[in-house]
Amino acid sequence: MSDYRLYLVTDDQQDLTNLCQVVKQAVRGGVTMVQIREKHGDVRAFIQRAEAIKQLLSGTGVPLIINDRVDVALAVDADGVHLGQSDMPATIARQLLGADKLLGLSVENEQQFQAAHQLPVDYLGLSAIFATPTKTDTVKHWGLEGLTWAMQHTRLPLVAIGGLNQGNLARVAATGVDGVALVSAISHASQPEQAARALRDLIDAHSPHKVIANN
Ligand code: TZP
Ligand code: MG
Repeated sequence: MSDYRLYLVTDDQQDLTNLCQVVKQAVRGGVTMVQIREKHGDVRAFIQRAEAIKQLLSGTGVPLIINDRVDVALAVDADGVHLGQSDMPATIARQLLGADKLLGLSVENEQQFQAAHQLPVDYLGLSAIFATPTKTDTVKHWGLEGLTWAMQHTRLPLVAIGGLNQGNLARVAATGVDGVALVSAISHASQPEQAARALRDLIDAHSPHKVIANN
């Protein structure tokens, strides 16, 4: 069972030094999963950043997920891939990755949400919960109502993303969502470790799930 509770998605605007600082501190603060998201760099830079983060995460128990690119995940032997709707189809990604890697898929409307249940994915990313300056081409804002609806209509683990921060996390966690994925609330915090810890405390305090393991 993967622990999706506090899922850091990295900021591709940060240079390697900053990126490593943020990830190191975020792990100390209690993030349970890290996804490297690169939208502007070339594939060589992506691999370099992924290798650096993999080294940082080694021995922490925090899985490394690669955004979009199955080839990068295979190149660095990451723990999984997170796909968007225009990335490699999930069925092909699963064939290439094998059964043991984690595979996540973003769903941006109800039709994609329904269709995802026929696919070999391990979890769904519900995108976007709220409007966010981090990603401006979002299709829909599910809001708390949409999130609650999605929770009622899936057995797959669900990770909420988009505009989540200390101000709304208690209400998001109270829906029973399996995880919250965030970029700016951790990456742009002046103290990412403290920010991660505060977010993690909010989740653990407001989630209706029993906290089984505390790491
Ligand atoms: N997908 C949907 S919203 C988003 C992504 C990658 C960005 C989330 O960033 P933030 O800063 O946590 O709102
Ligand atoms: Mg993507």
